[in-house]
Amino acid sequence: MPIQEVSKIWFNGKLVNWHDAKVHVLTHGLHYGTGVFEGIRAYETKRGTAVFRLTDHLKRFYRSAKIYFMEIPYSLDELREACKAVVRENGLKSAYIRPIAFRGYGEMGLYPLNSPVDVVVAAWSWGTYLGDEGIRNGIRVKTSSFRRIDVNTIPAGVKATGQYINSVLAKIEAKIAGYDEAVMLDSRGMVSEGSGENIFMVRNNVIYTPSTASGILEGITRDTVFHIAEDIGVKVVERDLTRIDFYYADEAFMTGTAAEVVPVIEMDNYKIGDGKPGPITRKIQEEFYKIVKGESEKYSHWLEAV
Ligand code: PPE
Repeated sequence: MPIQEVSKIWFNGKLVNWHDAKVHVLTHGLHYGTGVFEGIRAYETKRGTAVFRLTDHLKRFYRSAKIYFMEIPYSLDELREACKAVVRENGLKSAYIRPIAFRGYGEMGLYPLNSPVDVVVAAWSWGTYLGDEGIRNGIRVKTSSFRRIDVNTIPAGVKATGQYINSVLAKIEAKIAGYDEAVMLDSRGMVSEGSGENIFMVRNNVIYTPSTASGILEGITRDTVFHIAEDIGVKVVERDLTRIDFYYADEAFMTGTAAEVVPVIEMDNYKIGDGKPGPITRKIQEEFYKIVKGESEKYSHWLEAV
């Protein structure tokens, strides 16, 4: 689906016209993947449009930058305002917000610390990543032959642009084979995550999900699920999981900012449970949408008005 263009993009501190937000072809980040980014959603709520867990996403953004010795020349307050501005100034009621910082034009070669750091924040309207049909009826996933990057190969817990080439390979393979999404295994063969989502399973009313040792991105939606599970009295265990654990799980689901909460109904052609979204998955979806749409007082502090 082509991107839904709007009018302005925040580019190094200024709102510029969408089509003027350009970089040189010798931009360092284009050649070597030396960038860090975030994916954030703003939702329409009763009190107006609000950004979900904006500060938590921006904290992860600075954490990612730290790992690559990238100094972001803007404060958290400035970026918070930039994220709100691109939603507000483009008249978006709900939006996907993409802050990105990357090594810019200046020097080539792998040592990046002399290259400038450019910062961009864009926003546009982006429907749910794996389709409304996926949210409603669940998706079919396939274990990828491409392993998830090992934590000592590329720090997977932070969100750098270059690391996504790993997810791209897995995604292409799964789509060509006729599945909706890939599930990557870590270097030891344990389940890690989807190409752009964390993964969970449910067995005997307990939720299980891989730990950070499996090269996952520490998802903010994943953390939101931890809170919801506690509220509804379901235990969450972070541990090593094999793909076989998923084959006989009662339920499974994936989470991400773009994807939201998506039931997984089949993995490697094995039906999960009875092949339909399960009751705990449904409950978590329901609570998730209440929270992001501002219908939960308890988590109203997670919504920052634009
Ligand atoms: N794992 C990966 C690899 C990942 O990319 C994401 C987000 C997650 C887990 C979930 O993290 P969180 O959004 O904090 O719950 N993927 C983003 C990028 C999607 C894209 O195609 O671009 C997203 O969902 O915004």
